[in-house]
Amino acid sequence: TAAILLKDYRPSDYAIGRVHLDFQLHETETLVTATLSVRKRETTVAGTPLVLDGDELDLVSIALDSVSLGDEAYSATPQGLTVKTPPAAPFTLTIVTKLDPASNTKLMGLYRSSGVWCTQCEAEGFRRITYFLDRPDVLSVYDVRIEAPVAAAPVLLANGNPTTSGLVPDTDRHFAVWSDPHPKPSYLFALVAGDLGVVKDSFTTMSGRHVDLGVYVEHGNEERAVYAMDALKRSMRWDETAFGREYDLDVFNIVAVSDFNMGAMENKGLNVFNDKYVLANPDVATDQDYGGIEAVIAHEYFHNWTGNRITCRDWFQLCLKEGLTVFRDQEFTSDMRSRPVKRISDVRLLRSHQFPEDAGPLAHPVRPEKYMEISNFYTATVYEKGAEVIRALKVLIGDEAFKAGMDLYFDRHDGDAATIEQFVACFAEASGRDLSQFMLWYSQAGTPQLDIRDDYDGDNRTYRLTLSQSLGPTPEQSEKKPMVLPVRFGLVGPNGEDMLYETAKGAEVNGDVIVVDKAEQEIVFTGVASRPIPSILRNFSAPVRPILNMPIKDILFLMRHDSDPFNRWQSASTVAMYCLTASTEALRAGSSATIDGDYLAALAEIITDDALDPAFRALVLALPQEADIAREIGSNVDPDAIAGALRHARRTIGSKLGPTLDHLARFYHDEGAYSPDAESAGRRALANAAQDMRAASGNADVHARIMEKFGAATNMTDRLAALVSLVQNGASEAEQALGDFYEGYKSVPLVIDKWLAVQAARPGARTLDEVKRLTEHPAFSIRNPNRVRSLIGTFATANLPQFARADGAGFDFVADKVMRLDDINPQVAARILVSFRSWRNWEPVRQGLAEAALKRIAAKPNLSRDVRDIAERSLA
Ligand code: B3K
Ligand code: ZN
Repeated sequence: TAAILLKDYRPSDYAIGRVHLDFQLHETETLVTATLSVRKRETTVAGTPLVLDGDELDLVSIALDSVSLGDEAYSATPQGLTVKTPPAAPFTLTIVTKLDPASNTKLMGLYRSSGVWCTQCEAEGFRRITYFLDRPDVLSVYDVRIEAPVAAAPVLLANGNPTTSGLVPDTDRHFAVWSDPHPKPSYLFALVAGDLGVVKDSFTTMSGRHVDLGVYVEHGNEERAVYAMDALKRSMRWDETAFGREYDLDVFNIVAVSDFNMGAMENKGLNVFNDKYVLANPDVATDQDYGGIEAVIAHEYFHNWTGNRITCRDWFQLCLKEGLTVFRDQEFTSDMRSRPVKRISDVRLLRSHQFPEDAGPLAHPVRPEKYMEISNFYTATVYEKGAEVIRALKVLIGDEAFKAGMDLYFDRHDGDAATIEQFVACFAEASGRDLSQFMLWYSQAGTPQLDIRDDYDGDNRTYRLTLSQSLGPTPEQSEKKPMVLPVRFGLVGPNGEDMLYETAKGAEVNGDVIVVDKAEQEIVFTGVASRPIPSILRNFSAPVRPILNMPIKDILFLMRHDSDPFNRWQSASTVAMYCLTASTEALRAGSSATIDGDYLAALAEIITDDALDPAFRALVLALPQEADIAREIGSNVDPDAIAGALRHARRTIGSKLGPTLDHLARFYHDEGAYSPDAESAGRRALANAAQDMRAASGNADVHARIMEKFGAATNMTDRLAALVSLVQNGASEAEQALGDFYEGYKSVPLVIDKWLAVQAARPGARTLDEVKRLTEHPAFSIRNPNRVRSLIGTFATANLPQFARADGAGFDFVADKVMRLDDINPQVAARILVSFRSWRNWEPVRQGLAEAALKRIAAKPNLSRDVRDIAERSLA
């Protein structure tokens, strides 16, 4: 199959104004009748063939204006249907297809999940339901009639508003008709039918529209859907106040299903969710789960405007809806919780997921220009870096112009299938700034490096800051141009406060933002009283990699004193990273690991500073992970040495700061009733981070105490934290705790996912065999994406030393599973395979073994397009 190129885009020859769908639901033989109102576009030559997309379809019949089409008039395969010479005047096409939802293991199109019929159409799943112009720039108004057995599917849902429903006379079946007045692309179509419980509520929009809300879950889980409903109502209100966006239908429904390829899906008026992002109560969900639910509910809801009302012209523009919607959900969480803590968490995620992507063979621009399989482009680059680019734009043009640009975008493009150029043009217009250089953020892949040097001249009281940017080659892009980087900064004086200066020359400086737009820029500040310490890239104002060239003592100073909470955290993490990479090198050279005493002192100072938010302190205490250190080292990586360095650092901190950590674990451990709010969650985060670091000391009494806490915990956050501490730190109680945990939660699959993940992330050479055994465990199923991600995904992405074992057995295991999954669910298989992406950074022996595993996958017969694409790009 040929690659699809952005530059080849052209509009469709035909438009489909209305779609009527009739579903006769059946487990294995569902009949779909699609009635399409088709019209030739003005510029299309009469008689141009109408070419519809299909994927594994079984055509039953086709008629044009109610007359059956003769064999000579069309051609059909499972992969497409062509009407050879359609009329020049508008016509109706009636297509009947037959589907087998029960055997649809790809979970794209119409499938069955725990007895429920549900659909997933983004990006190209609608073509698995009927032949269609399955592309986001074909917008249609849909009416959907669903008919199903009353007993199996008392609940019948589709997009839009419900119109009629009733029993089908003389049968055991009933029907419902839904109409969606808003034109939409096929990828936003959805249908759900099944026997489901529901939590109902309502919402009155800012203009007074009454909206019925429903969260549908498996019977018995209703109580676990209450938090999701609350998050939904808060999201609806927030979008009104923060962005002026109101909901536009009479109903909004969310359905939780247990078999789902990703997090959730923003189908118009009918969001379908992975149950992981809906179901919660204190006994089964952690603070992190609650936070995830709140964020994903908001994200999908926000898509109603950024994605649905304004959609994408083509899939290359995916970041138009995803980057922007991530930006919006980040802002929502910042307003609901702590803004600095959210910022730090997001940057950690960006660094651990997106930076490695940008630095490896799968690197691609935020707006790609080429793809083989679009499913492989729902990446951290499109989502998270896409959000960072919008955040940087806001810093560059200022809050006011940003808001004006958003308003203009909504105003001008409502109802459109838009492009990134159109989006950015709104901000150029609102700010009066030329944003053509800014567009490079969308076209150049890779993470720019920002090199910082400075020099103070005491005689003249001038301070010189030299900022230079560079961007290395990425696949298919060798030459890069300088980008525009908004760099937020402060000059920190000896008392820890920001210093004043008289003038700044050499670059555009707006308030506390330096606009770097050349390869190198020298900014000269006058009237600077003494040598400042530069605090650069405050709040992570652009997604770049700063190179500080600063003495450790200055970074320690910022760790203690920077007024920007992000850079305080960043400085702590920079110093920790410095110690960890130095220790790794020492261990490889046969000497021993060390940890800086001044770092320990500063760390102790911060974590005990009661003026600081406990959640922030917990983040300062969290050391970089193995993969972060590997990324920092960059090449010839030995995961065992890294694990050794990390173990040493944690053991040292755990024993040297023992009493401090014990105190924090006790003091912030709350006994009261559980509440998922950010403040309580922050206290638990600090207590558990302290407890975990303390456990790293290896002290048997500490382990025994944690085992007690594990048994006595009154919520999943504390229980899981205790379990992780016991297992990760090699406590003798670990087996007992794992056994108790399984017995306690074996009936709750989402908790069993945690149990699988804890074991997959376990250090030590026995883990691989244990993971293999767990793939045979009755709680595991290779057909369920959540189980696969928890066990195999965690092993491949969160246990670098065991995945990248020196004997290659970890690679072989994951490769075998990828090949097995390829026949079942290619999207999930491709996701798991991404874990090999940094293989060229490893030391030569591991590199060779990883390459062999990748080649073995690439050679598999009948490899899916999804997996072939990842394997080939990884090897290129
Ligand atoms: N738009 C969906 C993702 C669809 C992924 C298709 N492979 C969820 C989201 O980003 O909100
Ligand atoms: Zn999204």
